[in-house]
Amino acid sequence: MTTTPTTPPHKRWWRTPTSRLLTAAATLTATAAVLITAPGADAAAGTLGAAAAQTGRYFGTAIAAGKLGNTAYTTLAAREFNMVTPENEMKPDATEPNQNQFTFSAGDQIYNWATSHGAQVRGHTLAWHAQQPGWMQNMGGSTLRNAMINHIQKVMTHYQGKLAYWDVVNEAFNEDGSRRSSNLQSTGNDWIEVAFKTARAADPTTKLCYNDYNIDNWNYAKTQGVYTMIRDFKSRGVPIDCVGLQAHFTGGSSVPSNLQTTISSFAALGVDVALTEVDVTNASTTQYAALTQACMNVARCVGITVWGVRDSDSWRSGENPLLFDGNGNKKSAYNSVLNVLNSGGGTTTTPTTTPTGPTTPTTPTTTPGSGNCTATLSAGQTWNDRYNLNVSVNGSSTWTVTMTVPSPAKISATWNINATWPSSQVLVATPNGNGNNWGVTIQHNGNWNWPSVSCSTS
Ligand code: 9MR
Repeated sequence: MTTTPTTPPHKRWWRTPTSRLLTAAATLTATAAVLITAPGADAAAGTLGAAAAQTGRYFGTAIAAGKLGNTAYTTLAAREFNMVTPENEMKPDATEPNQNQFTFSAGDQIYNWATSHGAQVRGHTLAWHAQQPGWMQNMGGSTLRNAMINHIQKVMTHYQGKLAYWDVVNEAFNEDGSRRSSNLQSTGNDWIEVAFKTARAADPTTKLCYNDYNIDNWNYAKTQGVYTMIRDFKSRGVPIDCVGLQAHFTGGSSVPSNLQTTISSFAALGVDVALTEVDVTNASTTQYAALTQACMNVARCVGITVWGVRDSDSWRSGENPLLFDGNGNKKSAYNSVLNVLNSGGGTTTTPTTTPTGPTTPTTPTTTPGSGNCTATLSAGQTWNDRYNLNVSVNGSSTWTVTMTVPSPAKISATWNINATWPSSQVLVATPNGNGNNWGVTIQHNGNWNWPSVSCSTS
């Protein structure tokens, strides 16, 4: 499970810390010939995880604790994947088999295995109508509500600071976009937001996700139901950081042609998007390539997880839906996914030449506002086609920050704000009730100058 991407020299250059970039700027002219290497000439990464890491993404798999003694399984998984989801071991029936008696041995086994091989872990899942322990299944009302809160608090506290993402709530919608009836739903329609608020308080370091299946097609009622809920959460400041599209293209479903629209629409709400449980009937190479490309084309699509390592590990093994056959051999779908990951950043974002403008963003700005607030920018993660900026506002909790990016750069994603867009280059940000630290992803399109910001109080 390598964490050292075999990134070609000019891509590594973009990921160099700012201090070293300043030095490197002096020698830019001398190195320009190297920097203008055509994208197609890149050395390709040889594993899924390394290939995804070239664009700041991850490639993950579901792992079963019961298979960690199988060397063929662990060797393959360690080599190819840099994100791990416990397939069953962090679900409520596994972690709280008796009320208020918690068992983390199997979850910890996976966590320890993953992190000792350089992979991060996605927690799955805290509140779900299925795989509840027996004692919970017959509960209702405030007893169940309190049990859910206690479960989230205890499990998240155990893993505090350790997990990259948590699927806080799983599969809470019907196909028609309404809420699924369940014992959890019967405790009141606000059970989902209570789960997210409880989760944020229990571990503010992990990203909190809503996860579901059949929300890949933008025109589907269930997709719209989930989208509407997340939009509502963001507008009211209910803490949510990500949405997981399970992306099971098995059992009769297939990759919709509008998958990228779905991903970019969720991302535009200010949440990370991930494909979290991917499998495809008979591992169609075109469908695997299409779903990978759809993710690569959206800056805020942070990664892809397949639901198992080999076909024989799949919950639908009869459909041979994964990237390795039962003997651990790469299937042709593996190569089609790897090629798309190696192709860079998608048609809409890959620069054809290396930018010749400033090699570092301009000096961080602290802008005194018209009231008593300041907005301070600091560098976040950088990719070859885009970079993140963190924004910290001080002085007031009722601020309005106006950010203007220099053309042709564009803001492609925001997080932790309510946003309006007077024009494609101008963002007006106000608090979403979740603090004063937020951020943006900027597609530089050749212009690396940082945006200007101004802050005012209302
Ligand atoms: O792959 C999991 C399988 O081993 C379990 O028996 C099953 C029980 O519900 O859950 C499977 O994983 C599911 C995941 O947790 C949520 N989305 C659907 C997955 C496939 O059923």
